[in-house]
Amino acid sequence: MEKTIEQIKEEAIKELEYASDPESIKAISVRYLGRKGAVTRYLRNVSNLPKEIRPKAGKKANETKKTLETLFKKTLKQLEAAADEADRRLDVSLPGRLVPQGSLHPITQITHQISNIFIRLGFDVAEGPEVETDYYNFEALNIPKNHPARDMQDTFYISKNIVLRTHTSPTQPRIMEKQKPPVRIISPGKVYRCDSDLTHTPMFHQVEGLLVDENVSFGDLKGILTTFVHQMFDPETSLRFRPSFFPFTEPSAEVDIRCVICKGDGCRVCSKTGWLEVLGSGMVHPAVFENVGYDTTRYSGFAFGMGVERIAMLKYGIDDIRKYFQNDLRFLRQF
Ligand code: 2U9
Repeated sequence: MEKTIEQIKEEAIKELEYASDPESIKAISVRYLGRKGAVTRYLRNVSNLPKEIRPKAGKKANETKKTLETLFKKTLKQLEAAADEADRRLDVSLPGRLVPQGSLHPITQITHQISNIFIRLGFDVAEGPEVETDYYNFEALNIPKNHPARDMQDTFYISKNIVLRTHTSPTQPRIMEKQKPPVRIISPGKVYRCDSDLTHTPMFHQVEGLLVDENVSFGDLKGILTTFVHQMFDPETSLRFRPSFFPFTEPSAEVDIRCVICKGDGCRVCSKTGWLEVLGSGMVHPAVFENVGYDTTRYSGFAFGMGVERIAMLKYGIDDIRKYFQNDLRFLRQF
C-alpha cells in the first residue's frame, strides 16, 4: 500500500531527530525533497488520485514540502552553529599561542636614556604644548621680530600668533613664570620645522635643559654637559666647547665630541673633522630672565638643547633620519 503524505512527513521528522551532523541532514533532504525523493514522488502522483480528493491531497503535499524544507534548513543551521562552537571551544592541551611583543620606538628609548641621566643629576621633567603662541615660542626667548626662524620658510604657522613650536624652549619661560629659582628642568618633546632632507624631518624630537640659581657659572654648564656626554656615549669621550650664538643665551657654545666612529682620525660621519656636534648651550640671556620677572642681579643660569634623532644616529651609526618614521619593522626591531 502507498504511504500517505502524513506517514512520509513523520518518517522524515524522525530521521531528522537522529541526524547529528550537517552531512546527514543534506542526505535526508535529498531522500525526501530531491528529484527522486519521497515527497517529490508523492506530488508527481497526485494527478493519478481520484478526482474528489485530488485538490486536498495536492494542497497537503505542497504544505508538507514547505514544512520539511523549513525544518531541514533550521536544523542544518543549528548543527552548523554547534559545530562552529565546538571548534572554538578551548583545548588546554594545545601548545600556547605566542603574543607578539612590541617595544618602545628607538627615539622614545633614547629620550628616556637622556632624561634619566639628567633626572639622576637632580633635574625635573617638564612638558609643554606643541601648539604654541608666538610669544612663548619667540618673544619670551628674546628672538627678535626679524629673525629668520620666524619666517614662514622655517616655522609652521597655525595663524598669525599661533605656531607649531620650533623648539621645546617655550616650556621653560612657562615654568619660570610660575616657579621661583632654583629651577632645574629638562623639557623633552616633539618640535616642528619646515625642513626635509637626509638629516632633517618636519617633526623631530628635542631635549632641552635649564638650570637657574644663585652663582651659576659657565663652569657648572661644562660640568653638567661633560657628565651627560660621558654617560650617554663613553666615559673617555673628549669634548670641545665652541663659541656660538643663540638669541636666548649669552655667551653661547656648541658642544662637539670626538667622533664616536673614527675616534678622531676623520671619517664620512664626521666629514673628516674628527668631531661631531651634539649640543647647543649657553648662559641664559638676561632679557629672558627679565621677561619672566627674575632678578638678574641675583640669579644666573645655563641652558642647553639637543636633537634626539641626531644623538641616536650618532650612537647607533644611522645614516638617514627618515628611517625613524617609515615604520619598517626590519629597522625598528634592531633596537
Ligand atoms: C630658555 C633659555 C634658553 C635652550 C638652548 C640650544 C642652545 C640649542 C639646538 C640643539 C640642536 C636645537 O635640536 S636642535 O636643533 N638647541 O642649540 N638650546 S641653548 O636655551 C634656552 C631655553 C630656554 C628659557
